[in-house]
Amino acid sequence: MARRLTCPYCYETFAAREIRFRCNSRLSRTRKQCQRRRDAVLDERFGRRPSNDVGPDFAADGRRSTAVCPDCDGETTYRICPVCHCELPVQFGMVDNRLIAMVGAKASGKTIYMTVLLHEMRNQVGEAYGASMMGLDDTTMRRYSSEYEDRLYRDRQMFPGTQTASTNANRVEPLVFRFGLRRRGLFGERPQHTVLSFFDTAGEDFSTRESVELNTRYLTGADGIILLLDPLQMPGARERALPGTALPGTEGLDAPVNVLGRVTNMLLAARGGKAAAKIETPLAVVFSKLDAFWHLLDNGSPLRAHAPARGRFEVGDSLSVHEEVRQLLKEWDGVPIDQALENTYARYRYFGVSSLGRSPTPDARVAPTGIQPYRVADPLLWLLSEFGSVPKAGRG
Ligand SMILES: Nc1nc2c(ncn2[C@@H]2O[C@H](COP(=O)(O)OP(=O)(O)OP(=O)(O)O)[C@@H](O)[C@H]2O)c(=O)[nH]1
Ligand SMILES: [Mg+2]
Ligand SMILES: [Zn+2]
Ligand SMILES: [Zn+2]
Repeated sequence: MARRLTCPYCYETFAAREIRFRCNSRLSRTRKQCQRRRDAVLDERFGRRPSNDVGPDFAADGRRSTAVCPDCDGETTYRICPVCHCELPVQFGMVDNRLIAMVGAKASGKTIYMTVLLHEMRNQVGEAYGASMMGLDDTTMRRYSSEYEDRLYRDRQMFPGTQTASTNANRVEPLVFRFGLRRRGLFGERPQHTVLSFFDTAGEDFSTRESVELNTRYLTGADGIILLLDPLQMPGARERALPGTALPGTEGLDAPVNVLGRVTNMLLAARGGKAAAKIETPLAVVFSKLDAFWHLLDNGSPLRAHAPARGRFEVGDSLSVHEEVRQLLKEWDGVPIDQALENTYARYRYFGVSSLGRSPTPDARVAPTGIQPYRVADPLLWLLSEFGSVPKAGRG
């Protein structure tokens, strides 16, 4: 059977030949031109918006990079997803395409984490690794800067709760980026690209039955999962948080161990019979808001230091963070989390991050000292190193 591809926008799978094309609606060689028109599939999935006025779509051999429009004889290079009609990245199906799902309970810090992570990847981390991170499409570029980056970095404000995909008529729009790395190989430098798709779920999406199906598709379609767990939502940790830390309310919150259980159930249910084997999808288990716990850690704790920025994923450093978090989990009554992971996941790794570096102010703004992220890129770099997209240093 041909390898199935997964759309970075809707996470539905299809074979390469099923990819459709969209006419570019320019004047063709035969002086004909297709008019732009509303695409009903885009309307339905993303709501009415001006960018849904596009050239007509048609079927052709999706394994090729171009096709000729049957209406105007114009040649087009726009390939679209047969399910959601989003334009697919250039060379989709030919280059590495990695989908990363991010999940976590309500108020665990997902939106802030994603915003800071992408900012870091585009700036400091990008520089250290000789890497670039570009929005793959106009919508991603626009949404990332106007809805996320500007709000946090320019206006210095926190986010309101993210809308759930299910109340939002199942309109989920992941942010899709192209991660590029210059790698020195035998034949000189060659660029290597990985498409990364981030899906910021709302916490509630994991606490009701209805939204489980949609999320199951996202999780099972993902090549790697970032599970964000909030220690402030663990009773054993919450009471030790640095005084003055902004605490999440306790109403309707779901303990991290339950969130992990739900994610695990979705992954297990989706694969039917093979329930005995461990889950192979690499899982980064990320504890957020660690700035609230630094005062309890030794000065030499790896969680208080920045990751070494040497342009390689340092395996030894990552393993010492992993062990340190495991120790903390014991103090936080988190042993059931550790056991659940050990019993069900073939590849998981603990991380501890602080996106802001400090609790926000009581009026929900960035602290006057600014945003000082700690170790936010480690989980993504680990996943990329597991995929072979960034080099590793050392063994573990
Ligand atoms: N101390 C500290 N607090 C943080 C940090 N990151 C997030 N928070 C707090 O957590 C709150 C929620 O963060 P969000 O990123 O909006 O959380 P979310 O997981 O997207 O929430 P939903 O969209 O409702 O599911 C913020 O308003 C902050 O008060 C951090 O690095 N340190
Ligand atoms: Mg959110
Ligand atoms: Zn045409
Ligand atoms: Zn799609």
